[in-house]
Amino acid sequence: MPAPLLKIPSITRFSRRVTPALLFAVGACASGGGATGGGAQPGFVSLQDPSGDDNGDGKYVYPTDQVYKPSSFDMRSLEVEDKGATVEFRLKMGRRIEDPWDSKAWGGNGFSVQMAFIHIDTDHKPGSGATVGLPGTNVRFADAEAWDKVVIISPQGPTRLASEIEAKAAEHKARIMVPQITRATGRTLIAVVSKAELGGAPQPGWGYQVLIQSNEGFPAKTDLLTRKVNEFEGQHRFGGGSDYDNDPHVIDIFAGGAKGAADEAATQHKILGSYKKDVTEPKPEDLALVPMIYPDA
Ligand SMILES: [Ca+2]
Ligand SMILES: [Ca+2]
Ligand SMILES: [Ca+2]
Repeated sequence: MPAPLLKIPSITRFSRRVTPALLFAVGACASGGGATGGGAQPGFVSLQDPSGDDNGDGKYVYPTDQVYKPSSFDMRSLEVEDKGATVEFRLKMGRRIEDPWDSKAWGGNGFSVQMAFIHIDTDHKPGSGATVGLPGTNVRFADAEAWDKVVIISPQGPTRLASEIEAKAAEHKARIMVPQITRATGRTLIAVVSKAELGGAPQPGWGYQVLIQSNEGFPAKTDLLTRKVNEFEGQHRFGGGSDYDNDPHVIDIFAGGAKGAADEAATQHKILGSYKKDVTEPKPEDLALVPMIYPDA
């Protein structure tokens, strides 16, 4: 009976890894809602995003170089889980994460082209936190939804990240979390952060928003390792936006209830398309206003 014996370890491993999500999915089905979003399980959050909306305001297109494979920037889900001394963030994308630029050669984390900023509003208090997007994202948040922490998932190693943060976002340093561990497995990007530094386990009432970006190893002086979106796509430039810094440099976000419903794509397009298009030197209020998602609200 070699075959069943061989199968047992992999089944066990798989089950243990997906148990919280599985339990939650079963619960959601039983209630008839089909909704998998929410933080109803203490210390666990699950948000979903539709497929095929990795196009910003609906018009963005990928750079032309072959490393930017279709669906590489198509966010599908975020899970946040209390792991004791740490909190783990799991960001699932639309295709297997690859490492075409051999990140180990530059002290990186095992992947190359993706980057994500996971924003968290831990108090939902007007005026508490930051409303500006990180340099190079060209978005803003509402005063009542100001973000208190942001977890950066980047292929860049901690030394490079620290120097970029110091040079370009020093005023947000206390809010920016560079994970203890950043890695990729299959289609999922994983970040492990200190629970103490985060301010505790995920709490009911916390809000989340993820900005999907692309790691740019040679960013503009003002950009925190972000890849630009221009009017026309290039070898290493997204297209479909603007050559000025008024368009969101964001490929995918959560929208609506973040349950993965198809109409959330249209909502995202409206959100990311709501920037002032006829300005070349935008003021903060000219930028697209990105919402926080409050799973327990
Ligand atoms: Ca998506
Ligand atoms: Ca806040
Ligand atoms: Ca989306």
